[in-house]
Amino acid sequence: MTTLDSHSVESSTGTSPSKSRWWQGAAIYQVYVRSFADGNGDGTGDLTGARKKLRYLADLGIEAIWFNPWYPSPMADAGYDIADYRDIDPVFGTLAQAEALIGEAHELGIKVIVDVVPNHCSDAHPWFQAALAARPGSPQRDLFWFRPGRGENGELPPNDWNSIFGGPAWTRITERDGTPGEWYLHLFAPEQPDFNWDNPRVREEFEDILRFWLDRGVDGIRIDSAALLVKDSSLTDLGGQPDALARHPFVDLDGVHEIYRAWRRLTDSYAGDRILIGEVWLPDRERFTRYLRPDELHTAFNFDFLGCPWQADRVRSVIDATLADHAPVGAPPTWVLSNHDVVRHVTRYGRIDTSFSMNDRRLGEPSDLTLGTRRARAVVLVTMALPGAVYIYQGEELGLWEVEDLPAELLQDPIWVRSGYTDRGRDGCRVPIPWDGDEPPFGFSPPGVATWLPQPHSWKGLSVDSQAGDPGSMLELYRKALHIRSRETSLRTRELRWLPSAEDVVTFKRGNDFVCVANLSSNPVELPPHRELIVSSLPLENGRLPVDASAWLRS
Ligand code: TEU
Repeated sequence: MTTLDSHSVESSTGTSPSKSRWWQGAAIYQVYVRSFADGNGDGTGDLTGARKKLRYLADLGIEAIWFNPWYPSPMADAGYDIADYRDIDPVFGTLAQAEALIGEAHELGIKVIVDVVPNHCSDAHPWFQAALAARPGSPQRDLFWFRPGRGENGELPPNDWNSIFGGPAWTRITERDGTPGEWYLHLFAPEQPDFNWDNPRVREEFEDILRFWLDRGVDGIRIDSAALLVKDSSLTDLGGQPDALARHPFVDLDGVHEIYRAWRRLTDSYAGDRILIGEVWLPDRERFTRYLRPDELHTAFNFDFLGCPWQADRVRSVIDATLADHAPVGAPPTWVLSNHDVVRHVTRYGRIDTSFSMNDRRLGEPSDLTLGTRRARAVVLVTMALPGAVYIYQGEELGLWEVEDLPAELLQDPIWVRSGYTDRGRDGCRVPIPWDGDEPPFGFSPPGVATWLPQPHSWKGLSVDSQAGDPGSMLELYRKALHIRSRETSLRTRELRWLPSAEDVVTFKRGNDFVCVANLSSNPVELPPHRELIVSSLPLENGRLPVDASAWLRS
């Protein structure tokens, strides 16, 4: 038995429901535009497609949409290599369409969040092109990290940093006179040169980019790779670091906070409730919550929860740690199970080891998708009953799994090439959504059109159309849970109280009478005393909660 005390967390900083702001408890749906809906029939998703599906999202019961980058880009990293931060890539549509989309979403009561990538741009960005054309030491080059190489003829990179996508973090350029020249830093692909945030022009430019989108009515900015912007300008080698966490030369440097304080002043100067959301992957939770101090970001993604295995003690402790860490800064926690960078959770939960780490996706590891789906149903009710905001990655409401057998020649993620063809990368969670029909492209594109990544035939039963109205479907479970969640005032507060339960059962109370119970044990269990069963992820078995199932109760 776990006792009440050992897992009791109550926050006195709780916001009363009446005072809560939209982002403190919102259900936010992530639209990966190229895979959401294809409006012009070319096999790639676009804004016209997304606009047609806004009604679907409103009916689902979400409160905001985060759009992955939609800007002009050579697409070396699916749009995270931006050539112009103030326009829309023609593959996706036009700026006028984006403006119309923002307006239409607002009419349906849906907030809009755009994705801004401040750590790096595309090598096609005019600033980088100008830097290539300019001389070493020029102001144009100072907007990036250009350095001479090491070795007798500068043939070695300036330091030993590696790219997050594999291979060195430096690429050597050819100078205008045709000679081998300086090297430039790219923490991701070579097509993604890192900005030099020590240069005030970079700071001014991004504040102007934020204004550009805030002026167009967006309600939030998702900040890509938010902890990486500032570099130690001595560009010291990593190799000699006694401890990878101590004074890292480009992860989580103190100077990054000043940038977000300036951004916060900027968003606060706008009418309405505009927010900053950080993509902050940091193992150190205290360092993580520094980004959420009252004068910095409003929220950040909680990746500890995403990586947590399907084990009761671990689930409880990650929830406890999350709530405890967020309480002093007053920021709402967020709960994320999947996104465009990670293996879909149906697949993760069907594996023997259900934990996840970004450093090793373990693609190809056997997964029992029936089991994974069952657990994915159970975790929905847990996630949506927690205090804070919840993110839903497109397709998780359909129970989509990771597509692990995409033909190698179609893989687009730069990780595939950069890893020397050992890591198939993230394409398997980016396959286009099945909307209707009996075969690919399942209404994503017109019949007969090849989608940018092929959908598996086995998704036939997972399309929106085939699940809609089926009370046993994942889609209807999401819809039901989202609608209950938005009405339930107990879920809008900050407190969570653990209730006594068997060791492998997770049970907590919200408000006066809302109870969530999840059975992670290997036997069906009795439900705690209750007046009403609000919803369960699976039908009860003789009144008991089945294995890998969860329920919401009125106590
Ligand atoms: O991701 C930042 C990041 O460091 C990881 O999520 C990264 O994708 C992973 O470690 C690779 O194994 C953001 C975006 O979410 C991601 O899609 C982009 O590729 C990346 O930034 C570069 O812009």
